[in-house]
Amino acid sequence: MAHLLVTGGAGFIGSNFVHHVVAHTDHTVSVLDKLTYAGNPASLEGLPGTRVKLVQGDIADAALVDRLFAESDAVVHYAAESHNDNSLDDPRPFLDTNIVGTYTLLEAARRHGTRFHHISTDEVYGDLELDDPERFTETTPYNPSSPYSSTKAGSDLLVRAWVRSFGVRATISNCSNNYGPRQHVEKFIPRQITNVLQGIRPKLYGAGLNVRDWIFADDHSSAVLTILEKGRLGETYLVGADGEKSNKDVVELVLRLMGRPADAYDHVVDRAGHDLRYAIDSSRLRDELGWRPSYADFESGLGATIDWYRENESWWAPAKAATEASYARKGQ
Ligand code: NAD
Ligand code: TDX
Repeated sequence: MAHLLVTGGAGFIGSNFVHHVVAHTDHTVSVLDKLTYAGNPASLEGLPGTRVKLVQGDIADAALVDRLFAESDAVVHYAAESHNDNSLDDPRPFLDTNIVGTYTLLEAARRHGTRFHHISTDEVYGDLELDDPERFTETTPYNPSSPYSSTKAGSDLLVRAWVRSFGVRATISNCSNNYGPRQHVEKFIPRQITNVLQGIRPKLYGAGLNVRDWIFADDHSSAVLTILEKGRLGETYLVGADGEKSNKDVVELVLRLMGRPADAYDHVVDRAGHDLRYAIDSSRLRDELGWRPSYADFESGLGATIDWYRENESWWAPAKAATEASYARKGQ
């Protein structure tokens, strides 16, 4: 049994990881989360208080971070400003949390000698053409497009430098697009599901031909646990479940699964600098560490996600009106 510190554990993927750890291990967990607009303590409801405690605070608060590292065997770092559209409106919080926050954690890992796992994204590699036969691998050059992805790329490079220069015992994973329960309604799939539930037409940026490589959040969690247990220190692992879909196909499937006509959506203003396609080759993780996704069927994963939003309106409704008002101001 170990004690894990999970940063950003009240957010979408971090909270899914905490649920996964409680269900599949006997570890105990401290969550360090600032509870920004994206963090929600309700995402940790139902978990035993003997196993999980929530500490509200900033990963850039060095004194707090130091105290929490002193009592942890390993740290899994999810906390971030995570939404590309927000990073186009106001990049500053992305620098503060993704860069300075990660730096603060790395300095604590260096002082305490703590095992550290850094959560990152495939967006650090930029984008691919729609017909490119190649997918991203661990050796693809970094080429981020947005303020969000450039700060994530910067944080990855800090981790690599702290491994090489100071011997920090770290691993990195870069995952593709996650979907599943407890994702904020600003993101693509929950936005469209909750739009349909509220009688609003789904909104597709531009022509909707952009491709994302979807993975169910619980599969991301099992990959992270596998890397924490068996990953080689200093290594990067790409995480993906061969789930490439165009945005247009995803919207049409959401509509069909919710009993609406497949064309009942609007095209809206495109995202500035919109990455065309992401695609992950996760062979290293599969071949070296034996990881496999369990939720490979996108349609059933999407159906389960729709059911979750249907049944948990009290979780998402408080954020919905303000999120849509903010999109509407931008013509999105
Ligand atoms: P999210 O926005 O849902 O959650 C982020 C959490 O971090 C929130 O609970 C927020 O309160 C917390 N947080 C923000 N700033 C903080 C700070 N300064 N100190 C402490 N806590 C802070 O994000 P998510 O989608 O769950 O993403 C989690 C991680 O996974 C991020 O690092 C993101 O880059 C990465 N990632 C996300 C995806 C995806 O599809 N969403 C894919 C690959 C990688
Ligand atoms: O209303 C929408 N309509 C639309 O067409 C929204 C919100 C998005 N989109 C498009 C933009 C993208 O092509 O859908 C796609 C997915 O958009 P997001 O959910 O904003 O995700 P993305 O920008 O791909 O980034 C996500 O995956 C990688 C996460 O937000 C990041 O944190 C992660 O690093």
